[in-house]
This record gives sequence, C-alpha cells and structure tokens, in this order.
Amino acid sequence: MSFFTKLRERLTGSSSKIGAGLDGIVDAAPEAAPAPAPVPSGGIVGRLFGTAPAKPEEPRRALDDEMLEELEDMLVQADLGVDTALRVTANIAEGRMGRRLSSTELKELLAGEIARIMTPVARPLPLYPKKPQVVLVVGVNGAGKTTTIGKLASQFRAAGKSVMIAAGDTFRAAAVEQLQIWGQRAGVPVMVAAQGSDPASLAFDAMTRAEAEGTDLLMIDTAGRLQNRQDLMEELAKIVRVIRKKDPTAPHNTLLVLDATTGQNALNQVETFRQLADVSGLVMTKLDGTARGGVLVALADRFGLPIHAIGVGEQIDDLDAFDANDFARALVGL
Ligand SMILES: Nc1nc2c(ncn2[C@@H]2O[C@H](COP(=O)(O)OP(=O)(O)O)[C@@H](O)[C@H]2O)c(=O)[nH]1
Ligand SMILES: [Mg+2]
Repeated sequence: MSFFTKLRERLTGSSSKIGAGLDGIVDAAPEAAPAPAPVPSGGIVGRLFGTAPAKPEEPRRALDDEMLEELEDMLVQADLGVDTALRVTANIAEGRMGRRLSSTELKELLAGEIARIMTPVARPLPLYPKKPQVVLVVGVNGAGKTTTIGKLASQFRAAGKSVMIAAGDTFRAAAVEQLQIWGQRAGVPVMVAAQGSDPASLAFDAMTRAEAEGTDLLMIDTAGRLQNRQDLMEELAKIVRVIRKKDPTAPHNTLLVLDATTGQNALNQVETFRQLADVSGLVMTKLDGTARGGVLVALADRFGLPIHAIGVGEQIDDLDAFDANDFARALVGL
C-alpha cells in the first residue's frame, strides 16, 4: 500500500479549501500591519556567518475573538460540523489569545488538533485467525461498496490471503456483473445468485464453500436500498443470522462504506446504518478531488468508529490505509 502518496496528490480540493481559508483569515488582519522589511543577509556578512537568505516575513494576525469566529465559520464550511469546529477552535485559542500567528503556524496548530481527533480512529481492518474471516460490507447505493470490495480483495490477495466474494446485491443485475469484473481483476472467485434471489441463502452458500476451501477472507457485498429501510434491515439481519449458523462469531467486521462527496450527509448515514447493522468500521471513498474531506473529522469526533481505509480513485490500487497525521496535514494544506 502506498501510504497516502495518492492522498497528498489528490486531496487538493480539501487542502486548498481549508488552507486557503486560513490564509484568508490571517490576511484579513484588521490592523493590516505591513510586513517588516526583510533583513538583508545575502552580502558578505551572510556568507561569512552562514545566515540563511532572508525570506519575506509571513503576514501575522493577533488571535482575538473575531479571528476565532472566522476560524470556526471556516471549519463549519469545510464540513467539520459545528460541535467539532467549536472544540477545535477553543483548543487552538487556549493560552494563545493575543499571540500574533502566521498562516503556517495556524495550519500547524489546526493539523495538530485534527490529528489528535483522528489518531484513535486510524486503525487497519483487524484480522482474526478465524477462517473464513467474514467482512460484511454495507452502505447506500453508489457509496463505493463494490469498488472497495474489489480493491480490498486485490490487496489481501497481494498479501498472500485467499479471498472469496459473495455478490449479495442480488437486486440489480448490473451490480453482480460489476463485482464479477472486480473479481477477475483481483483474481478472486465471486459467488453469485440469480437476480432477485435471497442474498441470505447466497451468503450461506458462500460460507459453506469458503469453509470447505479454507478461504481466509469472505467479503459479502450488499444492496443499499435505503428507500426501503425496513426491507434492507430485514435483509441484513437475515444475512447475519444465516452466517452465524455457520460461525456464531461472524461477521467479524461490518464495514460501512461512505462517500466523502456527500459531506454532512455521511453523518446521517452512520446513524442510520448503525441501527440497521452492527457497524464495526468505516471506509471513506472518493476523497480524491473532493473538498469535503473535513467530514471525516466530524465523523471521528462524533462516533469514534475506526476508519480502516480511504478510497482515492476508481482504480484497483486506489485504496489507502488511513494515517491521521498525513490526513490532517493534507487537509489543512501543509
Ligand atoms: N473518484 C472515486 N470514485 C470512486 C471511489 N470509489 C468508488 N468510486 C466510484 O463510485 C461509483 C459507485 O461505486 P460502486 O462501488 O458501484 O458503489 P456501490 O453502489 O456502493 O456498490 C463508481 O463509479 C465507482 O467507480 C473513489 O474512491 N474515488
Ligand atoms: Mg454495488
């Protein structure tokens, strides 16, 4: 896994948003203090004493209530949510009122606060010795479940694990075909059933085959028809019930896949899916090129669910582990 190289390249939308926001706040210093003239140091003295060439001073702004309010508003705009924005701002303010901060210093402070929120949730998908380890994948239509399963299958294969996929979204024929294509790409078998057939019986068959073949990992795709919440809840509950007949400890992980571009809506989706299934961790997709990565901070702060991975593109290797520090720095534009 290329840790966050892709994120750094692609999180440009988010970083420019918060980064530019912070630049704007500092530049908006009411006193508009002119930057002090740079000290000349390129001459003989500089060369003799090894002084670094002078950089033009960054603008600074004294931290006051007005600046904190601007900071708070900007963070709310960047999808951190009101509660998280308030707390982050208060932490930055503590012991620093009146201090003159540059945009870079403010970014460092903000990155530190965000990293502190994200560090406890940055956890890889836990691996259990159980065979097969069952990963149930849930989320609304279009969130990126099928794509994420394909990417995960490929990474586990590359790590030497045997993998099987059950195409539990039996509602849409196209969904099954899509998963078969991902299965081919990742080199893993995909168990399918007739369109409209019971996903629970498919899950049961997949468990049976995975057990017989000694498969390490069984990933079960599901439908995401939230419009029919009661049906979906029953469908998921039934899948869990039948696989527990085979292994009472399954599913070992229930991954909720969320689309970063939905912004604050991701918070509602977590609330909903926690009622539908025993969600054990999150995957956030489409962080490439979206300006809404801030919602991850709100999610972490509010729910504390592990973030196992992030999607940074549509290709098979576009799934990264989640690293709190890298994410925080990329988000604030450092
Ligand atoms: N840019 C981008 N697109 C993604 C990512 N993950 C999934 N997609 C796209 O989102 C769309 C829906 O994905 P799909 O896996 O079918 O969602 P599902 O309905 O939850 O199974 C597809 O066009 C995917 O290529 C990602 O991390 N980045
Ligand atoms: Mg799908």
